[in-house]
Amino acid sequence: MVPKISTLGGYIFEYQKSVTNPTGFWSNIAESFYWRKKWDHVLDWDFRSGYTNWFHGAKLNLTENIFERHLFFRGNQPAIIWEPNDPSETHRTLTYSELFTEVQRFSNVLKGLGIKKGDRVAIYLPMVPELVIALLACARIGAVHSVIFAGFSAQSLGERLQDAGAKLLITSDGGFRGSKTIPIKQIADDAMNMCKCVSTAIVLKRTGESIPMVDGRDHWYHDLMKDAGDTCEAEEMDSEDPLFILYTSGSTGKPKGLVHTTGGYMVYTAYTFKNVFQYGDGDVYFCSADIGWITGHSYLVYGPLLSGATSLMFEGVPTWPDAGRFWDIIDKHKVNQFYTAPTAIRSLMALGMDWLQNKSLATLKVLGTVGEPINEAAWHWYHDHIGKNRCPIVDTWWQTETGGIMISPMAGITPTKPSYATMPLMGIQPMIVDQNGKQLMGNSVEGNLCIGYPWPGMARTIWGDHERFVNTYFTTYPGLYFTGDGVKRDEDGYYRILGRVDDVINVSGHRLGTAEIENAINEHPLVDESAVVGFSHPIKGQGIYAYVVCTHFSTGGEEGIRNSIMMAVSTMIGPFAKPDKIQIVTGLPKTRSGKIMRRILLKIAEGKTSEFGDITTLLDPEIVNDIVKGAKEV
Ligand code: 7RM
Repeated sequence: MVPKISTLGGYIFEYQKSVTNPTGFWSNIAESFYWRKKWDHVLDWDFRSGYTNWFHGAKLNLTENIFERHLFFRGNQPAIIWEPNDPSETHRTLTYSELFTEVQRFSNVLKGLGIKKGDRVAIYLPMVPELVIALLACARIGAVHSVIFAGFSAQSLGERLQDAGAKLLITSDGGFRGSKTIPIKQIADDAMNMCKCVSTAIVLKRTGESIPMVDGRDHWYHDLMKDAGDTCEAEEMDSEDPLFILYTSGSTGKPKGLVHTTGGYMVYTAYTFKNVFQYGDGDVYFCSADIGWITGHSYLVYGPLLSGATSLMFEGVPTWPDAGRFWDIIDKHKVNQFYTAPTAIRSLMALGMDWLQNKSLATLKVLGTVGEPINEAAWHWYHDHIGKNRCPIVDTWWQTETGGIMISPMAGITPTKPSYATMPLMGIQPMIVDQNGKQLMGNSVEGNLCIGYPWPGMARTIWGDHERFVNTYFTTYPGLYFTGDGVKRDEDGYYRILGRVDDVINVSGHRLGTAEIENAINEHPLVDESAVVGFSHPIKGQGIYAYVVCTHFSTGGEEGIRNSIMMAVSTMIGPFAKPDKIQIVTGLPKTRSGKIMRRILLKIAEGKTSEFGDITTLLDPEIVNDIVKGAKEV
């Protein structure tokens, strides 16, 4: 059994152990798992070359640690409870043994279609149980899964399929999200036509609408499953064999395919899940994240299932059919731990208390947040009205790159402070550095957040581009992993995450690169250039503000351009990346060397009309006044 800390003293003691003897600490945790062969040694690493190897030489299959390890005791316990988009449709429950059978059948389906260890399998599905089945079947046979969030456009999906070199795509006819039906297969078809690598598609029937099936390429999920065998021996994997690729946005260029490997990711997600949420036998745990993002991977699927937990997954959105939906689900399924994003809390808070009438919420024990900083007002609302003042809030800071939670309270153990992620978890060595790379020691300091020592859950590389991995994370502060976040360590040694210090913005917990949005906008034929910045948004955390230079107008005028820019972004990235504000400008504030002075644009987006600092190095300082004037009308 994975050890669970239960007191503050225990945390302090274990934390000390974990940083003075990390390999001893992690090998002890790893002993709780089932390995076909144990490691020769625990850790090899060199942050300068971005190399990390955990549990060297060990052999295992992660799914044996979900199924074979738990079946004897938990065969009849629900593994997944699935709550559909429409509350009048019946929910589904898959016990550990039922899920195991489905996973093995689907493993056989994949093998039957020629998928072998190391092949990449892309998954573009709505939030249905088959998504979990698909992930685990890949892991069972050693295929590398890459889930692409079903809100991404055909263009984005196509680029990711191509980058990963996916052979097979698992998708569905359509998807339900609130009152909308999403034409998933149509998007998938366009994406498959764009890339050269996908030769086979498996299509799940979800909405039942009629869709074209391409002969020889497309197969119905239910047809294939009918004839598949019930048992499938697990493939033996090396601890460092890739488990999945997950794309995330950075400050420059195309999204990066971060690679997570098997042994370390398994140990880290299971350990952090159990300890942060203090999951206990029989609890029902509900993570509202989509499996298209890392939170869904680590804390809806892997962490919980590796811990023998009951994990609730929800297909829909928090505001449909009404803004009480989360609370109805919590009451209906007697949820004990609930994990969501600050943006969801803020939007529900803004809709008022009526939606909490007649909701009991009595089973809740722990509340969690992730994805963006949580403001104090939202923290208190969550604490008082959802947790009824009796549930600790775990504000969990981590990233796609870190694989699992890094800085967070452990529920009921670490004293919390609103808007603070509080303390590092076991084995995590946060460091705060200034602009010059000098480490800031002691308390009451603020700077850039780095991590000084490897942890088992960290990403190992960027798919196909290790050099970019090194440059992005390990060169800014040589010898340290740089997170891209600003942080404060207060007088008590508590950590508060201040947000990104690079050109990444966080819109409703969706991570987007400003460069990515600019590229999409610049595709528009009437756009000369653009600059995108984030601005404080009361619900979304950050909104997207686009300054766009267009010198020629078409018939629609400014309004027409705005609409077609929105369309362009939707098509290139996805609807969630549409700018909240578009300001058409005659020029951007550039220095003589041609660099856009983003700090000015940031200030204007926040509503400032003066105090721009030194603008004498601008090629045309007058442009600032023009932009300020124009901003009032946006
Ligand atoms: C898990 C996830 C990562 C970025 C990260 C931060 C921000 C995440 C918190 C947070 C403040 C938090 N992965 N972030 N959690 N900021 N408090 N508790 O979200 O790769 O999609 O995003 O999200 O800026 O760097 S992610």
